[in-house]
Amino acid sequence: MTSIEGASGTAAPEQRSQTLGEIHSQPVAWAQALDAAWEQAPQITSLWGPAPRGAIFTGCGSSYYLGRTAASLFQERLRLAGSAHPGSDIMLYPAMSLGAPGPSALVAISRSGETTEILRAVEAFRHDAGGPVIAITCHTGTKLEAAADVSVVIESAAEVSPVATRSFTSMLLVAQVLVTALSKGSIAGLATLPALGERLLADHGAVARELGTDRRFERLFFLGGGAFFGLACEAMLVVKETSLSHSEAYHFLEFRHGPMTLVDEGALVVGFVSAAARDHELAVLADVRELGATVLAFLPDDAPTPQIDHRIVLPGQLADVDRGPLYLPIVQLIAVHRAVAKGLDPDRPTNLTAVISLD
Ligand code: F1P
Repeated sequence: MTSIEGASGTAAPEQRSQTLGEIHSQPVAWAQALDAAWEQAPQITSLWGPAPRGAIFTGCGSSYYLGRTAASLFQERLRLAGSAHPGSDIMLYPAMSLGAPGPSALVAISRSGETTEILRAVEAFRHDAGGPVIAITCHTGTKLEAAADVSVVIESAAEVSPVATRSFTSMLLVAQVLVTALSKGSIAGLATLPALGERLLADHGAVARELGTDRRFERLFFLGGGAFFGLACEAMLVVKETSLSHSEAYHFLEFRHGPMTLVDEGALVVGFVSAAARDHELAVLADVRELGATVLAFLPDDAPTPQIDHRIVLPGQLADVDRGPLYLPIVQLIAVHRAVAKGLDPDRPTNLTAVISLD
């Protein structure tokens, strides 16, 4: 078995995974992202203005899924219109994407800051809607930074690997700080995430290896409701990109409305269980287990649950709106283990480049 635990130097250098190191560095990146975002929060809230203003989040790939989660959190906390659109939709269908009445701000999320669709989306927003443009990105000196009114740049979260891991969770944290600042809330809960992330990675590496190397799984399904759907989509994408796997993401209860037909002994179903809807969501996991699936549940607390193959109780007593980044690191590890077990190099994903340019 090829070892990928190269951190200790036990594995030969060529086997050491850059992506694995980036996954394990997330707690440090989170602390730096929190500091950077909180420092810039007053500038952003001032730009946003005192009057009610909706938020339009946009990104591509992982960054779009991040925007979906951020839009749900924005609506829940601000009780204002929050929406998320892929950069290509705003670029190609501006009236459909930007048509909501009332003032809005655009939050453009892009790890590279150079994705053409995002740059065109900013131009369309400026032309069709008008309003402040805030960028969340991992590189400075980019076209997006030049196009935005304010940019939160978290360079320490950038990856060398093409697959987004620490950049996703760190930019999500920046979006969470933005929503918290706009709602005049406290980041005390978010501030505990770096330590909780360290505990999570220390405690659950074994189950990630076990599930990642289990060759029974031909299909992987990720379920999340509300703000957790964007996280489920990102889990789907990171597994697909890293390990060339058939993976799908659904809203939790939507899974019964058709997609569950594909569940059998070859399925791994991963549930991002929330505190708000845990009983309904656990019932779905019980149903799919009846169909033969192996179930991994990320749980908000250690209250009793129906029979589940693998329970990961997320550390801390965070509110649903704050807990988001904790759902992804173990899935990222599963993806890397699965890639190596399939003889793939997680640092060199197939048919994937770090930046998509249309020019
Ligand atoms: C990021 C992105 C990734 C995807 C792939 C292509 O674009 O779409 O989400 O996994 O690496 O690039 P951006 O965030 O840099 O705009």
